[in-house]
Amino acid sequence: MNRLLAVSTTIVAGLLLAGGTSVGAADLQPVPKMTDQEYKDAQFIYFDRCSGCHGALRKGATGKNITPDNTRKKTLAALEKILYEGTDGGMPGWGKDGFMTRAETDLMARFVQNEVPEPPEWNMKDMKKSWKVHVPVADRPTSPPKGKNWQNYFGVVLRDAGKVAIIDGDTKKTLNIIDSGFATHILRTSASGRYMYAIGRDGKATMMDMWADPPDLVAEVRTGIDARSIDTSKFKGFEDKYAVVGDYWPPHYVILEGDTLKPLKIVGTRGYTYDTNEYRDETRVASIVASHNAPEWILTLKETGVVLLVDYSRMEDGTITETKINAERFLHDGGWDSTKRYFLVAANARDTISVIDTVERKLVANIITGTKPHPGRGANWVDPEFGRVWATVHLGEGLVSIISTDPTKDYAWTVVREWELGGNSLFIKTHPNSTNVYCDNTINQEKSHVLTVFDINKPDALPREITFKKKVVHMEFNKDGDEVWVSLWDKDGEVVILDDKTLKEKARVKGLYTPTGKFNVYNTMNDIY
Ligand code: DHE
Repeated sequence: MNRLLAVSTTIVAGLLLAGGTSVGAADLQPVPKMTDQEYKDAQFIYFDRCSGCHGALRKGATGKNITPDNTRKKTLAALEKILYEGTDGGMPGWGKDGFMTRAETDLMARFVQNEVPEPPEWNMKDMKKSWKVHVPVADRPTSPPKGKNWQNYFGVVLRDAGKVAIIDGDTKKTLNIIDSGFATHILRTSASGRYMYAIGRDGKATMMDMWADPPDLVAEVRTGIDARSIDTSKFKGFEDKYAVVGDYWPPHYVILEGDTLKPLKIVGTRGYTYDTNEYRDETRVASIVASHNAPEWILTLKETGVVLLVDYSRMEDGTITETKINAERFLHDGGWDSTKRYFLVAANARDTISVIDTVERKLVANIITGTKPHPGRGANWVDPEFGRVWATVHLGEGLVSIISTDPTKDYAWTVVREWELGGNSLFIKTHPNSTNVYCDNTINQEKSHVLTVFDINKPDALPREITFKKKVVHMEFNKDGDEVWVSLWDKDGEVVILDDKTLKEKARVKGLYTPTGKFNVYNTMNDIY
């Protein structure tokens, strides 16, 4: 099966039930037959393509509820058509786009009319069994590699290879390609930057030592069945001490020893929606950020719309303290404002950005922006008229929403400016040393190959556009903030490095298998974006 672009399309998966022929509610279609092997194959495809948006239990989040009581209201032919061709509402055409054969769309149509399989739990015993320390702490270097500007290394996710490429930002040479989890998702660093952590969609966390020459894998552990986020303890006195993984399934987070990934504590997240108090047995952990102001992580619970402040200062005796803040549904990705006091997170089903004050420990605002905000971690800059701002792009429309983050202003926590982007986008990025704001258009059929560049100092001017030969996704700056790195997402993928001032190409790293997210050590340890 063609895996290319698999997950970009799952981002907009949804609306499976839109369009097509319906039957009366009382008149449910019979459950179609499947062999054991077909059911097993369909489970794998569902995990790879569908569960990120529709959920393991199919109860919906970014995508619709597709439990059999809903799917059996449609004929098999109608479901198969939607799976093959997609819908205008954002459901990808899996068949049309070359990711599923006719036989596979037929298989998946039957699968979603069958009962939902209960995914297995994953407990401490399972985690301990999967835990491996490849290089014991005592055998690791005690100082950084001589003559290497290691804080300017980049980790590049090679999504479909399940690997991470470590590239030297000075020489542009690939130093190592390191195994990580299935369909590796994101990378984060420890507070010191020495360790880089990866999380795979199979819940496997891996850690790489940037002081090793070349950087290499030092430990791994499987924290669950399905995961998307990982971060580390960054508060003074706790640097490099802990890591935390947020799992989609089982719905829990896991606290790990920072230098070995030894699993220390599992905390379940199943609970009640913040507004209607309905129980959600699939309460997935979406984004995580590490506070610099307190010994805390900020975790977002997708289905319940709750933001958790998790205090890890008493982890020595196994105690954690949670503060639960009502925000909005369904929480997804987000990042800090430039002061790192306020956390802004997308509640994409409600077209909202929720703002959390991590000092006063409360919700500051729910701001309506546009259709399905998707900031990544967002971008911070100083607007010539409005001062400090943070911005998001959107999955559902080509729009950049710019929000004032200066609490001293009357217009704080409102959208002060909007830019037309043209394409539905995934990520936005700038750097304190840059006057450019870069946006991809990855999930727009016409503009997916285009990188759009706005000028902070000319906010009313039309943006510049740079067109590539392949789909563009995710941008990251180098340590000095004078180069921007862009992924061309393809089996024969590349990272293109542009000079931030001239927008001219400086270099290209070729031969990368499906490169997606990129993380500069210095910018990631300091949360610069
Ligand atoms: Fe992501 C961030 C979830 C698909 C690349 N993505 C996030 C975060 C979440 C999330 C919860 C925030 C993590 C954090 O900050 O702690 N992503 C999901 C999904 O559920 C989804 C929609 C569907 C799926 O099945 O996984 C999904 N994501 C994708 C992709 O298809 C992308 C484009 C390519 C890939 O490699 O997987 C992708 N997501 C990313 C990246 C970030 C991210 C690069 C981090 C951005 C940053 O700058 O921090």
